[in-house]
Amino acid sequence: MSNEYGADQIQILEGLEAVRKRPGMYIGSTSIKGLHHLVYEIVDNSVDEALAGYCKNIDVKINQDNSITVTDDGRGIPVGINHKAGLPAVEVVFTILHAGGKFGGGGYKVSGGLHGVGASVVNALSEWLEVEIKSEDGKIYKQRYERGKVMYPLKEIGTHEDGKTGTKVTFLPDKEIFEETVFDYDTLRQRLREMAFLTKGIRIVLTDMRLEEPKIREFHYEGGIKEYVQYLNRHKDPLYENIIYCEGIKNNVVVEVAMQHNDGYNEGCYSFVNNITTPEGGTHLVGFKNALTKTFNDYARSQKYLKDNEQNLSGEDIREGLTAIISIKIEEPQFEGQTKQKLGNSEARGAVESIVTEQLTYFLEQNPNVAKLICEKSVLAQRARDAARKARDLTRRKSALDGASLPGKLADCSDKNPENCEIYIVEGDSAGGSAKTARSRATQAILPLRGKILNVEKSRLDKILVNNEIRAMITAFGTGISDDFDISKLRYHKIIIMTDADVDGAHIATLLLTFFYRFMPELIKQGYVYLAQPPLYKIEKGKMIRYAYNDEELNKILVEIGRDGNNKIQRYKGLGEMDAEQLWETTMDPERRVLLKVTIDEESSSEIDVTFNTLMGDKVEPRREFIEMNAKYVRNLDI
Ligand code: TSJ
Repeated sequence: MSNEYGADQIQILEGLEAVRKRPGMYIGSTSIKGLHHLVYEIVDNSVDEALAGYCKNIDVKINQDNSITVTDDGRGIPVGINHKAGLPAVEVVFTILHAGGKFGGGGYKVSGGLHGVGASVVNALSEWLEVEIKSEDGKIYKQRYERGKVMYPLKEIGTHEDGKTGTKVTFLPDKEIFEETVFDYDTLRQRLREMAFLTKGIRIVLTDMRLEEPKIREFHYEGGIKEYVQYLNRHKDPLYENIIYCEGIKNNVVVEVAMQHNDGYNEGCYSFVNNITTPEGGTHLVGFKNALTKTFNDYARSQKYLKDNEQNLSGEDIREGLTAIISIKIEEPQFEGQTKQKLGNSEARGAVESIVTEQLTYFLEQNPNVAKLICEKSVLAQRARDAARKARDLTRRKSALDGASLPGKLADCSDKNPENCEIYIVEGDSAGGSAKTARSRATQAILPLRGKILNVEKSRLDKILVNNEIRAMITAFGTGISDDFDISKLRYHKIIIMTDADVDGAHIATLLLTFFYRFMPELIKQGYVYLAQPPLYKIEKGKMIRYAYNDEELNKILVEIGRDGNNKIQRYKGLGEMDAEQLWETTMDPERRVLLKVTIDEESSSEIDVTFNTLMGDKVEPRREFIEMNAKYVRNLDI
């Protein structure tokens, strides 16, 4: 018996040792992203307890030492002996790989957890972890682990009040494993809010104890994903008051859908499987789209919003301005595609399609005024789409005739290998002029844009396609847009936005990024888009000239060269104040410049949508938010 126990112990250690040897296999990466997944992994367990109907409150604390404490008011992880392992169930949970959720009987693990791993992985990757359980037997139990190793057998440390059961876990991520061990409050806030939206009724409280005055946020949405849709539309003007809501269970798939149109033109459909976002969609999203298209076409025909001789509305027409959350729970999700992020289960398609068709049909019958608004908007979208197609065909024919002529304002580079080539999109003709003089002609092309560019958040496609600045970019890039987009035709592998280092410049950069994000998202996803960083200050002392890109750098330089009356400091108000030589030295010379690479965090795409909307919407007040938020999807990269 004791021998067997010893053998088990060895196996356990080998299991957790494997996690420490190859952490990426279990948590995706050891970057800051992997670090935050540790928290989600633990919180998922409390969410499961809530889904089982036993837990309502989840408390997450970032402690001063960057350890994390998660506390819930569920039943408490079972402490009884698990007979297969001969250990208390809680010890099994923390020390045996893949044990999560399957012990103690009752209920299956619905919330996914990254790669389906659990508490034992978090334990293996923590310098130390402590669990405290207020058990249903009235006692409090505790155990501590260091790098996955048990420090002492589960022990009783006291008793608690009747009925106040729960689980508390505190862990410190291992600095030997993670590249970064400082938690980002906003990242946790965003994901925990999402979890709260997806699990109606649950209350999650996040506290940052690292600050002198702790920051506390509470997420609690009785309306669940209905409130999520309201939240996503919060800076937009809804087309109608209702949130359309469908729910049901079919083929063992739990389906929940909420949606509302706004008066804009963009589609924002976000799908989730077991509370995890599926940016690439899959069968559940297909089922939703099929149901929406079919139901609205049937209704529009029956009510004569579509005449017999008119074409069906396309799915895109109906989804113009639609914000929707599709959330399903399924026992064994199968993920497909290159990144294994696309749901493959065919029963999910049927379940979503039939539940949405049935309940949406009923909703339209009950709410003819809302139905009318949506049908009319869709018909307008259909007409605009026809007009846009004609405009595009015209552009295509024209370019076929005159040999795909490049825009007149473009100063192209001579090298024809896209890998070597860059295009600078420059604000204003005068800065464009300097850039043309400064550039390295072989590899750097310059496209000056005049004034503010069209806000694509506020226009339909037909209007966008006739805008001169937009057309110039499309032809210069060579890729086409939307359905025609072909990345292999891209003429430059660096698209560099160069605007003044002020608020107006940031605004223009955001307008450009919005256009790319909406119509050529692959450009950003594949890392072709950059922001140039012009300096803010020029510092002269005698013959020496230095440049500073922010206030911190300015101070550093001044300390270095000594603050005295001989220093001449110039603050650049715009690119136009630099001559060609200075522009080259500071902003364009590949040997010396700093570029910011623009990236999208796929996992928070619903938030990015709001970012753009906040930036671009015509409501003035939220606009201040944008410059700070903007920095979130722009990550620093030295080239
Ligand atoms: F991840 C974890 F294990 F570390 C963890 C689990 C962390 C935290 C903060 C909470 C939990 C957790 C687990 N909260 N609640 C539960 N519930 C159970 O484990 C449980 C309790 C009773 C029964 C039963 O059938 O009686 C079954 C389960 C799964």
